[in-house]
Amino acid sequence: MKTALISGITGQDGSYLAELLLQKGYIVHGIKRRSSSFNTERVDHLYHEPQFPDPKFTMHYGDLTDATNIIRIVQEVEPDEIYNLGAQSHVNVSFETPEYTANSDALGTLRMLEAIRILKMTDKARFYQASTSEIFGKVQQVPQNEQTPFHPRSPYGVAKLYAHWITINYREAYKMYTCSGILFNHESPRRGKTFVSRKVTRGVAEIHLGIRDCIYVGNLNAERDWGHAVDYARGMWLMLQQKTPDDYVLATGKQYSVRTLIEMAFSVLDESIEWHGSGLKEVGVLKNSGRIVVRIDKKYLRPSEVDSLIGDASKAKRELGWKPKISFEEMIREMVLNDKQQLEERLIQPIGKI
Ligand code: NDP
Ligand code: GDR
Repeated sequence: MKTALISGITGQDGSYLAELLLQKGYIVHGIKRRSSSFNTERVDHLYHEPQFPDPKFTMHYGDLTDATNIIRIVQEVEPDEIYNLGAQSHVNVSFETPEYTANSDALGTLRMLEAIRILKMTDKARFYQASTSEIFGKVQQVPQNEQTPFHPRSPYGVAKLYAHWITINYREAYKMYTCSGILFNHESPRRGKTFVSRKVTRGVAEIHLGIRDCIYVGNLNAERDWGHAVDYARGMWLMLQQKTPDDYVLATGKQYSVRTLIEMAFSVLDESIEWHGSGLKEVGVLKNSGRIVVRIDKKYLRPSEVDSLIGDASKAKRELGWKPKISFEEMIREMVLNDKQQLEERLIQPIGKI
C-alpha cells in the first residue's frame, strides 16, 4: 500500500487527485492551511470527524512558506509520492502579491525538495511539481511542447519557472525521481470562482435565475487550451508511475477564446449573445431581449498578458498513454448546469440559511 502526500489538497486539483489515489488504495495525507473560515469544502466528503479518524485520509496543518513545518510533515508521513500542488495560483493576483507568490510557489517547491533531501528520502519519495503553461507566456512556437522556450509574463509565471527548473535540478543533482508536469488550463465544477471559466459559468447561471444583471470580465480575446481537471489529475499520477522520471506537457491541443467560452456558456441555457462596440466599451447582449449581460472592467486586464496558449501533449500520449477524455463543450455544460443546480438549491432554502 503506497502513501501519498499532497500539498494544495483543498484546491481543485488536490481534491480530484485525493479521490483518485484513495480509489487506487493509497493512504493519502494532505496539507491544509489554517484559515479563519472553512477552506476544506472540496474534500469534506473524503474525511471523517477528528474523533473517528480515517487511517486512509489525514490532513495536516501546514504552509509552503514554513520550512520546519514541511520537514516535520514529510518526516511523519514518510510518503512514497509527494504531489506539490499548493500555490498562490491566480495570475492576476500575483501582480499584487509578487513576493508572497515567489515565496509560496518558487521557494515553497525548494522547501519540499530540501525536506526530502534533509530527511534522506531521495531514494524513496517520488516528487511531482505542478508546473504550468504560464511559463511559456509570450509564445514564439505554436503549439507549445516540452522543447518550447520559456518567457513567463507574470510574477506567478516567473515563480513557477523557478519551481520547474529546481525540480529538474534536484533530479539531475541528486538522482531524485522528480517530474514537472507542464499543465495547460484545466477547469471543473470545483474551479475557484475567480478564474474566468467558473466566473462565467456561475455568472451565466445567476443571470438566468435573475440573481445578477451582468458579468464583468477582462480580455475577451485571450485564447486558452482548456481541459478537465479530472483528466489532468490522472496524468499527474501517471507521471510518477514510470521507470524513469521526466517532464510532460498535458493539454488538449484545442484552443478557444474567452469570448467563445462566454457564448458557449449562455448557449447551455438556450440563450445566445451578440457583441456590440469595441475595446473597453464592448458589450455582450442577449439576442432575444437586447439586455446587456457582459461588460468589460479594466481591473481584470493584466499588466502583461499571455494572449494565446495551445499545447502539444504528444509525448504524454506516447509515453504515459495519457489523453483527455472530456471535451471543452462537455465541461462547460457540466459547469453551467452544476452552478445552476447549486444556486437553485440555495434559493429554495429558508432565509437565514443562505
Ligand atoms: P487552487 O487555487 O484551486 O488550489 C491551490 C491550493 O494551494 C489550495 O489548496 C490552497 O489552499 C493551497 N495553497 C495556497 N497557498 C499555499 C501555501 N502557501 N501553502 C500551502 N498551500 C497553499 O489551484 P488548482 O487546484 O487549480 O491548481 C493546483 C496547482 O496546479 C497549483 O500549483 C497551480 O498553480 C497549478 N496549475 C493549475 C492549473 C489549472 O489550470 N488549474 C494549470 C497548471 C498548473 P487554500 O484552499 O487554503 O487556498
Ligand atoms: P490563467 O486563468 O490566468 O490562464 O491561469 P484565468 O482563468 O484567470 O484567465 C484565463 C484568461 O482569461 C482572461 N480573462 C479573465 N481572467 C479572469 N480570471 N477573470 C476575468 O474576468 C477575465 N476576463 C478575461 C485572462 O486575462 C486570461 O488571459 C490559470 C491558473 O489556474 C494558473 O494557476 C495556471 O497555471 C494556468 O491557468 C495554466
